[in-house]
Amino acid sequence: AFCTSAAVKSGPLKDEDRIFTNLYSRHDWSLAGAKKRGDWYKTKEIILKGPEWMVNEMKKSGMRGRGGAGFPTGVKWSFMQKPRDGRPHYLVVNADEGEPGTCKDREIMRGDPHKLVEGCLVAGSAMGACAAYIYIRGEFYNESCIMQRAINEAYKAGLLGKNACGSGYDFDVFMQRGAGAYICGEETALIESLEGKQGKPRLKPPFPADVGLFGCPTTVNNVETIAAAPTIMRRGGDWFASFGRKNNTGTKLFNISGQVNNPCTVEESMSIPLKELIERHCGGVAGGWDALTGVIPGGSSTPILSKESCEVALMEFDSLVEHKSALGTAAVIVVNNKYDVVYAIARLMDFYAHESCGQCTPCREGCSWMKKMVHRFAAGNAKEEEIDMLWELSKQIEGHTICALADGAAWPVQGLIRNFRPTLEKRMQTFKNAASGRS
Ligand code: L3W
Ligand code: SF4
Repeated sequence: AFCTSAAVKSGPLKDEDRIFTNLYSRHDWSLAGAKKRGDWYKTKEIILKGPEWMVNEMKKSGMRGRGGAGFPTGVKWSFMQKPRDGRPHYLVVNADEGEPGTCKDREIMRGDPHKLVEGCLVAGSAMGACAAYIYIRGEFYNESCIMQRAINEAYKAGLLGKNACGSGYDFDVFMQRGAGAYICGEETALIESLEGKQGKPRLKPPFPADVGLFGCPTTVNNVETIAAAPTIMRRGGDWFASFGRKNNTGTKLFNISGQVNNPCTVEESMSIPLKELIERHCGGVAGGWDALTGVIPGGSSTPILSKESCEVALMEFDSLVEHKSALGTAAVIVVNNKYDVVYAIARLMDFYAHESCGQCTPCREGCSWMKKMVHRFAAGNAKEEEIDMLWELSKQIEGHTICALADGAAWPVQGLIRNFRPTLEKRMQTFKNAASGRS
């Protein structure tokens, strides 16, 4: 039985319940503007409550990592509390937002940079870190300038550095720009890159919590996760947990793109029905709901949903898994009947084949094969039995590599075959008929 919308709070999220109050940069993002919107309020008091309290509050909130994997944030922070051997602790913020369709972290860094800077201090002190490194996608040049200016403002105002906010805690924030590789968004590749090496993922375990940046205990968290932390600490974990459903709590940024009337980025309650999200915030599907073909719900790595699933799926971790997809980065890509869904997946395969780091054979060779096959499928230039061959190939890739990039390439192919097999068969039949001169 699939989830229904019955358990979800109805009606739009109220303005006073939004964490991100400067989407689209309509207001002043500088320190003065950020303070007016409630940032840096009683940060010292939060820090003085201590790591135990902060980690506990984060656990209570039910927050699950907003980068794609959905790992419980409070649990991740608690790994840093294990008794250690004196090595420094680091927080690394993953701002290498490269997942196709995804631009939520960019929006935060453009309009709410102080939420992220304050979040670094709050989260960093919760895990006993001496510094945070924000690893920002190289293409986000303007956003990196805004972030650096916000960091400079915070230092100048005594909010960072020695005795940050007068709390007695010393904390630094550094920025590092990436150089255009999607794989550097994978946490261990990101750490390698920060250390000045090629961005190639490491085998896990050991997890970064044990051996991370410069061989030290490290937590890697997504921008949205860290930027939400100060609000969660101020308003309480229970407040955050009051949105969404069990295991899927909080408010969440959604990017909606593709064939909708009004593509946008919006903060909503977790677990909002997908259909409601599109109807309420995007003015509906271009051409109307009847024109809908399917929806990629959480960035390019998440399998496309069938139209039937789009009717009932909730935008949360659990419901989307029940529909054989995932929340991923919550970047919703809508495909209607004016666009060729097979070609859309073929274009994604171009991306993954290009971005594979090449360490693992199933990924290096497999992504290339999938790309060639799906392009032939899009052209109809394939035999029907190759559909099963492609499925088998994707299964040989999934779960057999060092990192999740290869899984992320295999899943969209599986979604296409699972939900659009008749479309593929018809395409091949049409090509066969045309080749043999039949109409
Ligand atoms: C200590 C343990 N730590 C797990 C930590 C681990 C990591 C986090 C989740 O992939 C997904 C990927 C993309 N002791 C631990 C532990 N951890 N067990 O928990 O780990 P994991 O391996 O489940 O996920 P991941 O490697 O972080 C992320 C998907 O997200 N994705 C998004 C990609 C792109 C972006 C972007 O552009 N911003 O996020 C979309 O679907 O495919 O499956 O921190 O260390 N026992
Ligand atoms: Fe590199 Fe692909 Fe292996 Fe990840 S799965 S380490 S991207 S070859």
